[in-house]
Amino acid sequence: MNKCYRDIQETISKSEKLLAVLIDPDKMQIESVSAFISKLNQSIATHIFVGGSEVENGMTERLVMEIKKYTKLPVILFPGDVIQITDKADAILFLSLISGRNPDYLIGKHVASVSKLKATRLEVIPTGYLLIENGKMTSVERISKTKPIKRSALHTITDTAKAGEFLGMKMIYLEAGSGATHPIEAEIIQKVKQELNIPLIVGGGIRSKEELNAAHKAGADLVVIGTAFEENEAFFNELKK
Ligand code: 1GP
Repeated sequence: MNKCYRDIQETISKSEKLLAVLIDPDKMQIESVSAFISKLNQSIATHIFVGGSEVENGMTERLVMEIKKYTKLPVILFPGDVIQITDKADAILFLSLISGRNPDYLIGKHVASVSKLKATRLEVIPTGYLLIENGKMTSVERISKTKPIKRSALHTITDTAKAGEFLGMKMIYLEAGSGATHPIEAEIIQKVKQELNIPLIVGGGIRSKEELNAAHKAGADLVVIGTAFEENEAFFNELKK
């Protein structure tokens, strides 16, 4: 129990940084998994996140089972919806979209997922999820029907993250949105990190080693990258162990 979270905390306590590769079941062909994971295994990636905003029923489970054939890295669900829950993964980010005010994404979907979760042995990691404005409409904004927090509203961003911690959430995820044109600015990451006593995840729009390093340097404990690997698997070569 709580192994994934404990491992994350332990790594952070040694001042080491984490990288999760996000795989969207809607975009990854099952036949391509083995080659993709073989490259991933040779990279500095420490975690695999699986999830997407529009995924067909059963696809997530199939994908997780296939991934598990080729790697020992922890597979953590990053679900866009209740149907993406599968006990074939190791853990689930139990995301509450605290930047928005849509009750469904604050608590409704969570209540709806309980019977499913109780039937699994998944490690549930309560995570405060903050969508930050990125200049374009993202899937999270479209599907959740919530507005992101403006980049300039630094105080609102830090207070929202801290409120998540006060509510007992175990991690905070700053999200620019999948395929964002710009990653979250270093200043935002720094300010949020200064406020928090829990791990900080940052994702959205990170496409180069420089941007990955910049997010880590600014204070992200775990960076999430999806689109850059979807578009160009050769990116793994720049991130070799
Ligand atoms: C999206 O934060 C993740 O939810 C990753 O974003 O696909 O832009 O890397 P990218």
